[in-house]
Amino acid sequence: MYKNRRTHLQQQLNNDYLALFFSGKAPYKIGDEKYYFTPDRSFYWLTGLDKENMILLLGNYQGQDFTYLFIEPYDEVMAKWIGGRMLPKQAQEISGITNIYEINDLWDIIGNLLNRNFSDKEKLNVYFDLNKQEANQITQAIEYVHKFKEYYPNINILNSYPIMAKLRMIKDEDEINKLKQAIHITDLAIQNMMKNSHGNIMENELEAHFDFVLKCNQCEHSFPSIIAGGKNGTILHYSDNNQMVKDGDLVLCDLGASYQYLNADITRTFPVNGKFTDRQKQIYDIVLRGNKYIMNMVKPGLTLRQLNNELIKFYETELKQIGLLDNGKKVSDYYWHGVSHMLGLETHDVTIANYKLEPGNVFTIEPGLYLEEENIGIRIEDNVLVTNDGCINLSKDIIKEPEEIESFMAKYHK
Ligand SMILES: [Mn+2]
Repeated sequence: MYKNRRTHLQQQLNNDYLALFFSGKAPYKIGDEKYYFTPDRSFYWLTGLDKENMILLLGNYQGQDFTYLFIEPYDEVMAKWIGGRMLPKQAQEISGITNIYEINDLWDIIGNLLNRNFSDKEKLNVYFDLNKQEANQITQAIEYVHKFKEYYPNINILNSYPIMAKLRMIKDEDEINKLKQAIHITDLAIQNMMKNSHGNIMENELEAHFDFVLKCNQCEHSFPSIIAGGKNGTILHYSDNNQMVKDGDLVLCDLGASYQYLNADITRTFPVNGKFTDRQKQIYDIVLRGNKYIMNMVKPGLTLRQLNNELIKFYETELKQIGLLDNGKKVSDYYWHGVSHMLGLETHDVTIANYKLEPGNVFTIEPGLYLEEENIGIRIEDNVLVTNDGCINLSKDIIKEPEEIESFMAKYHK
């Protein structure tokens, strides 16, 4: 599978090139601690390897493709402290790469390749995955761009990111299956929150009921969970999760399980005591119909921006009918984010500008409405897979009809 992915990439690159991908390194945190390591997702997509400080070198010369992997040497002392690094044999089994060398050999190997093969270095293209980055962060890719320019001033530096993004946006069967599992565990974890919910519960206690199910099922978090009661639900990226959800308030839960690096991203909003008020149900109903309206509209060829514009038009009619647009109020006073983003190995997955949907894309549909004065924040987010003529809702099993939420919670009401 990983070999196939590399082949697909190599078919898209020019002849006579090198292409480098880095697994990355965990940043320093404090004292003798590092931040938790997570692999660069393009590296992972191409190799299936999730260990620090590995480099994938792909290349082509005179019609011949070649593949090298560079990893850290095995260190017996380190093995006793933190467990062994990956052995070349293990790396080969997972990635299917047979040319595996120690990372210190990288420049020797490149030197040999260039002297042996590339007679006219002027034409040599070297691809790096130059995704947008935090402005003040020097990534390994940038470091190596500088080194390459120093050692080989005449080479041509190219960005493989747009090509990788296009490939990664089309999900294969393995990715869809892992994503389904991530969504299934998210479903179970949301149910566990709803079962244990009651008026005046702390947001962090609800969060613990979610986290418990993830841990029991070998899942990580796709991103820091948002558990936002009442007015907190109107803050888009609220993640303090340390307030009481008052009896009678809604709680907005935007969260997801990550299974083998495939990320679910789900939002459900439910009444903390198990029963919607009429007003809450009225607003909830508009968001829910917006969610379905957009889902029915999905087909290849559309852009996510078009979908968002359609949602805004829908809201213009709906909000007007219930008087929310009186006194010069606009839709943007109640809804000000996008309705969708790509989903996959990253929660906000790779994409390119003005991308037109294709079969195999997975993205979110997440309309919301935020009425701060009324302590009502509602968002309903599903994850869909684009097909030839529409989409499949991968999160269809996660309850969202208000009547179903109420009857489900009534069964467990304390
Ligand atoms: Mn989302």
